[in-house]
Amino acid sequence: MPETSEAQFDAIVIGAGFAGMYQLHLLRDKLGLKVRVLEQGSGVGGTWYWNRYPGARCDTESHAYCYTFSESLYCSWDWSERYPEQPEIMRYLNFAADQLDLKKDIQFDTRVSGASWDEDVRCWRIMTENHGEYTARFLITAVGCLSAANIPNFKGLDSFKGQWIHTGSWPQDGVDFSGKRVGLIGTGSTGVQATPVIAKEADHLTVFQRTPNYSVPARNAPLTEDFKRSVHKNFEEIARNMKATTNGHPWGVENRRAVETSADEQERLLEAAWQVGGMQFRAVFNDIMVDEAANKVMADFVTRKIRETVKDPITAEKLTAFDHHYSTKRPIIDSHYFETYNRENVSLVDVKEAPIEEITPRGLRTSDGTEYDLDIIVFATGYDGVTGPLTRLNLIGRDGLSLGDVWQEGPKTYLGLQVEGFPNLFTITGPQSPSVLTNMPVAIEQHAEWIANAITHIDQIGASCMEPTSTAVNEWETQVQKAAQATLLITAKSSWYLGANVPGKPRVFLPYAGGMARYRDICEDVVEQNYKGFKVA
Ligand code: N01
Repeated sequence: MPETSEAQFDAIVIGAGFAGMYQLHLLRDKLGLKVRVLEQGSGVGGTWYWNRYPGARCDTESHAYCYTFSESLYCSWDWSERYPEQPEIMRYLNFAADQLDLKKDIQFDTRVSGASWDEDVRCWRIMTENHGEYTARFLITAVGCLSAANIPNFKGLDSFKGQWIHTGSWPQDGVDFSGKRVGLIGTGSTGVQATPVIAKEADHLTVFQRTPNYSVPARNAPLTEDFKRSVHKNFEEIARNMKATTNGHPWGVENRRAVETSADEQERLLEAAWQVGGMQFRAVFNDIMVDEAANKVMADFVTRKIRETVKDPITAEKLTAFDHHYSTKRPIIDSHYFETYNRENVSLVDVKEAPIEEITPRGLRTSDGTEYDLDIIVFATGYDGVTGPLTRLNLIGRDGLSLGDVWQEGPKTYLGLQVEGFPNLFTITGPQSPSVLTNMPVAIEQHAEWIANAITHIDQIGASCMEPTSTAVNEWETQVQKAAQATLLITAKSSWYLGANVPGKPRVFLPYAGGMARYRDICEDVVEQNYKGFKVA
């Protein structure tokens, strides 16, 4: 690749995680296009390349956290545990990249610094920090929903004499916690996963919690040979189920309402589901996301379980002072998270009561004047989710409009796939698509396939550009907000689904909450109606 001169491609894909890899395969191997993937990391993996923090593991079961577009690819890989750990996901993605011979068209260590649409020649000009400029008719973002770190602007952070790390850019050679006083800020999925593992290694771990979260035991375990054989044998059924369910998992939600179930039966069903563990716990009843009374059944059960687990009543109280309904923030599953608070070397600090005021050279100080001496501070403080990875790309559309400006009051897209004024830009798992509310590989495959079909259509009719109409964008926004309003998701005011974790971010519900199956039908219907809502010129 030229270092400074322009390089021309049919399509440039940004990011080499699940999404960018599959998009490359489709565009290069099925459509015969000249494609280049630009990837900031030194290897494939996307989110999983960067998230190497202790305990990093997917909470989708491994047999469903993989590509399903190819039976032979699916059946040539064996997962070792119920939930895949980060190193195993990396091995899987490298295996897939090698099987599909993708790496030769991925340019690693290449950070995209901006891209602008050139209306005269109808192409995108893509700038990189260190590898010159590229042009492409199509620009496809495969940057994930959770890749733009949210690092709170704490006073004094620069003065800290120890080491501080955000979990999303974990050092490749790890962090040694032995003999160290560690502070961990944040109790979302990441903090909950990292806490038990760091606690085992550190001298002392202090967890700084602003908002407690519900969590259910994952009950991870090695997979048996029988199970491995059965998922290969039942590939077609598993893949079909993943496409048919609301959440993209191979299991559906029971057709049973909590409010119509007796208290004894509720208890029996929930106890059984608790023992099985995992995300399926949510699937015991079908009314928990729409009916507060039903939701309370779940919330009360989980609260009781946490209080039974955590021995110190003050800590248990803090861990269950929930500010939201069950599962209305991103649901969490854990491996011995609550048990970890029974260890002598772990303490919990409520930073809602007394917020972190300042990072000091020796640690941090909270607003009640308490000083915490720390050697390492782990920021498990999450992400500028869904929109952040895109607005940080410095994308400039027609008439010099920046994406950040167009989305100042929240994202405006059509189907989460395209933005008006940004022709031929496609956003895999973009805002206002199901994305983070589903099993991601399912959402990714659906988007990558839709985009490949749209590009085929553009070429077949001899057009050069595609972008949505403003009517379609406005109508989609109404549908997205309506779908969220129909659920209790909208009531979780501190959720990153609403952008609440990033100061100054507009409070708008970011993903489409109408379910993956319905969304797939909508996208297919748009195609059947000759790409209704898109201008193909
Ligand atoms: O981030 P989060 P995450 N002072 O935003 C706290 C996916 N994921 O990295 O809730 C003090 O959920 C913040 O507090 P609050 C998954 O989709 C998946 O954990 O805003 N605290 C919160 O506790 C997940 O949802 C997997 O009040 C501050 C925490 O930091 C998403 O990634 C594993 C603070 C951030 O929680 C993000 O998860 C890991 C401040 N100034 C992640 N600012 C699996 O598949 C923020 N916080 C298993």
